[in-house]
Amino acid sequence: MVKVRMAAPVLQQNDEVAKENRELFREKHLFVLNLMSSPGSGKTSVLEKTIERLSGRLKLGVIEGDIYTTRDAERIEKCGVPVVQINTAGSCHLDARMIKPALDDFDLDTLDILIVENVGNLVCPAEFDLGEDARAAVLSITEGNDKPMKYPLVFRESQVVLINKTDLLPYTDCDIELMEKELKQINPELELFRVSARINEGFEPWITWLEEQVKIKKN
Ligand SMILES: Nc1nc2c(ncn2[C@@H]2O[C@H](COP(=O)(O)OP(=O)(O)O)[C@@H](O)[C@H]2O)c(=O)[nH]1
Ligand SMILES: [Mg+2]
Repeated sequence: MVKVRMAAPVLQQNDEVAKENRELFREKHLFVLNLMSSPGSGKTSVLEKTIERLSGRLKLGVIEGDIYTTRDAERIEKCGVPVVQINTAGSCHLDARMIKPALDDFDLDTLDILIVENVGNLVCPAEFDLGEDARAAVLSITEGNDKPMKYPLVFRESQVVLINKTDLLPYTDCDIELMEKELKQINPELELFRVSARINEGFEPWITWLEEQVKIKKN
């Protein structure tokens, strides 16, 4: 009789490492945010504007998740904050085991907030706990009004949605009120912020939200 050992399901293994990451973040009083969206909605652009505004207010670190290239990490490095790129080499999401070794590259004692830009994908990242404190999704108005209802998990699992590219509203058929209404139907607790990274508009309520989360984590 051949003996078969069942491997622990992937999500169960992930949850164990996520728990270790979360414990470390708790010890360090470090607020960790998982930033998710489909490719091209503007995660890196929103991050650049966020870093600019938090400069001199909070100490920030960034983990960049991409399938290939260091392009986003190069953009973030130019903003003058510590950044580590993770290349998943095919995987469509980050998982807790990828995050854990990357943490060694930061001096966590000096950071107030760590933002993880997940791989651009509206489905898989939401299924993997990284040990983060909160999740924010970026949804751009050019993606179409139907996206929240078609991809509800990421919005159900997030605390915040940044509705980006509002500068393009006059040129699209996006009904932003309907978009917000449907997001609230999916998750009534969501904080919604309308922003445009291009014209640098609408960021203050988001920055206030981040600062509040950091304050809560410090206590
Ligand atoms: N018009 C407009 N374009 C934007 C805005 N934010 C980002 N973009 C553009 O959208 C593209 C994708 O942005 P990026 O930040 O790389 O998205 P990511 O793939 O989600 O990280 C780039 O060409 C950006 O210049 C915005 O608010 N308005
Ligand atoms: Mg990006």
